[in-house]
Amino acid sequence: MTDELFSLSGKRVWVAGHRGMVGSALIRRLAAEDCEVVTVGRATVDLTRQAEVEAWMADAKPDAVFLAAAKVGGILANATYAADFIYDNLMIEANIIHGAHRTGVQKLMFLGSSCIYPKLADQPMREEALLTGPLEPTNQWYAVAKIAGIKLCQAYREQHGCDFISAMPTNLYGPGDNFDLVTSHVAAALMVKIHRAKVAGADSVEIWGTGSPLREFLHVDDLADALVFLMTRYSGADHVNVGSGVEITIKDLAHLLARVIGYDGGFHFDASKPDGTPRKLIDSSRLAAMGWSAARSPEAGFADAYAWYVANAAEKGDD
Ligand code: GFB
Repeated sequence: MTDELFSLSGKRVWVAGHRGMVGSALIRRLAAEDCEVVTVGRATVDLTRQAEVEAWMADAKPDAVFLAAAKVGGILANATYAADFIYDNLMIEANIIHGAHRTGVQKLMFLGSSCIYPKLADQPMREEALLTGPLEPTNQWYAVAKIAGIKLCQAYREQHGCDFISAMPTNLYGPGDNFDLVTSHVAAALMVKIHRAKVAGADSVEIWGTGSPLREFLHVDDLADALVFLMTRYSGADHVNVGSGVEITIKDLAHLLARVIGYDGGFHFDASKPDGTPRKLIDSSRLAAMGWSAARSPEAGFADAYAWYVANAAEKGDD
């Protein structure tokens, strides 16, 4: 395993976006580290406002920052709220990265997404595929903002010597996910739909698109572990992919979730909804070579996520 380069021990660590799925997983993971976790709520600091961010950072003086704050959503939300997805994400990352430079943050990790890669990039997608072709139109606004975040980290490293790094997670799921059927990602949406069908005794569940797109899924607690690993053991201008290496069609994901949930009905497809990019498997061999790999199998990961949904997010009377 790669040696430790940056210790979190005794450090003040700001998790920006601590209420989100990734941020809350980071808070759980950082509980095992000897560091002081710092957070700030939306009512106190609007991360899209530069003056508010810089004033708060100057006062809070974090030593390290996980930049997990972002406007995120599934395929429909991305395509519908184009301006929100590009504006909010550009502002949040520019404010925090510039603020980190101004206030002397020792280490910052920016989080992107596998949708930064070209729609038809060679699979699995290596880090070098960035900016080699046109983006998937349904999430180009979000992708452009996330590419800008990588470039901000590289620019501040080059001009100011800041130790700012970037990690690119694959599609995520797990505790704290968004279970709203309009704005959620596919794993959470299918969990809700299949759960409701089981409770109602329905015999079919709707799947958007053709069911043939391939996606790679990673449990968010595995991601949080990888992020702490990279924060402490990686320093460099290149972004690093974080995936599970396991890909599955949307149709097979539905069948896997049906087994986890105990639903024995069928599925039907709404071809009026977009498929998005046909395949999105990232090559995580750079991270693997450093000594990290995901711990959870898809079955164990989805069972955990479903248990969390039933305990925390399913409507009363549903279960
Ligand atoms: O997870 P998802 O919304 O995002 O959709 P992307 C993945 C695939 O699942 C698409 C299909 O082919 C959807 O059409 N799908 C089937 C569904 N049924 C459903 C459903 O009920 N809800 C949803 N949401 N999808 C996002 C990007 O792309 O991935 C973001 O838009 C980000 O920018 C995120 O990168 C990780 O994988 O297509």
